[in-house]
Amino acid sequence: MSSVAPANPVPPPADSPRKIVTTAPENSETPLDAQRGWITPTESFFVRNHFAVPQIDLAAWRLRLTGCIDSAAEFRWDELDAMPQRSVFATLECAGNGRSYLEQRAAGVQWGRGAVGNAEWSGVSFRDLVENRQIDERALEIVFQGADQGREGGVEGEISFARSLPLDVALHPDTVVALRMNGEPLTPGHGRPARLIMPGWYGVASVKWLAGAAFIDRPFDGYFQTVKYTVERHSSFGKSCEIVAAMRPKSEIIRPVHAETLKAGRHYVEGIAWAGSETVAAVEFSCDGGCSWRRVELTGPQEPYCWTTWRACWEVSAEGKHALLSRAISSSGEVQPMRHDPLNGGYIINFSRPIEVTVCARGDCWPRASDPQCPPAHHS
Ligand SMILES: Nc1nc2c(c(=O)[nH]1)N[C@H]1C(S)=C(S)[C@@H](COP(=O)(O)O)O[C@H]1N2
Ligand SMILES: [Mo]
Repeated sequence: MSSVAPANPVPPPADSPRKIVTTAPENSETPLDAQRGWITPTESFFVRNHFAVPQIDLAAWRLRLTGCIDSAAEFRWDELDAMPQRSVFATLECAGNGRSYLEQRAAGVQWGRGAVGNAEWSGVSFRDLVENRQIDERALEIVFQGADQGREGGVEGEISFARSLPLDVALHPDTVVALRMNGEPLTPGHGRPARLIMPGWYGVASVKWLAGAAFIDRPFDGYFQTVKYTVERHSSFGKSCEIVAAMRPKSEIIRPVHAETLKAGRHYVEGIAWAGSETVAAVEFSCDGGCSWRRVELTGPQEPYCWTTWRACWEVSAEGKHALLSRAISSSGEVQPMRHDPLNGGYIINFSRPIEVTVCARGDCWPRASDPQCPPAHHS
């Protein structure tokens, strides 16, 4: 008998706190306006599925290593669980997060801003699984394959979800075969019984329902890194195609929310910001549509791979509509852009997007519930 309930192929429960975008398969967002603190609770954490959640019998499940290594190997869940556990905190963001805000509509799931979350992932460093094995010197990449499969437009028959990583990236100690999320065994939707976590990269690299890792001697040309999840790049050598990989710096204002009405006065503006495998060096806030910026207070842990939380005190007296913006700056100095790069198509959507709030000064406007007045800001 399996010690884990069978995976549920049906859509999310009606009482899920996630914001449902599609139901079959489930694609749902983290409710960011409800995000408190640094960690996203598992039940609120966005889900991005290409196919139905596979039903996996834990007793029969194996993680198989194949290809350019001296001998094929397989691991049961309890074997992985008995190995030294490594925990990484990492923000996962879907490369298509924010797609619905693009001026030029792009195909794919029409995400709002909530295809992002921050969690603790624990399991086994992938490289511990290959320790003491000979990797053939021809090995170039490792293909991580999920147990899910289905149809994708333009392809005949069913395909599996699979993504590759360069050898050195896959063998970094922080590349983890996660068995747990926020301290609990993975839920079916997040990849039970085991998933890869590739911290610092867009979520697509973190293959769920991990079934195999194949060492190959040539670049992998799977659907999810040739047809999908690629961006165009131009250089003096011409046009090329790049696989979506490292997350770019980005921030979001999570409170107040777009279209909210506030009373004139001082308000906390709160948000999140992340920068791939780098830490966030600073976040800036603008209340005049991006003409002037000031640094905000970072209120969360500042860890590589993870978002931090931030807040600014905004003092406003002028009635009417105000456009609020934030931008993240990574530790290497990369600044979140103001415009979407059209070469990115429907991916890597990290431009600063204004949220608009209405300020009223009269007594008849509706104040935000439990809104503490913040202390006056120090203007520079
Ligand atoms: N096997 C498998 N792994 C997958 C996917 C999938 O559809 N199948 N989706 C990927 C994408 S695009 C993202 S953004 C993340 C989302 O992880 P989550 O659903 O746990 O938030 O899983 C990735 N891993
Ligand atoms: Mo994604």
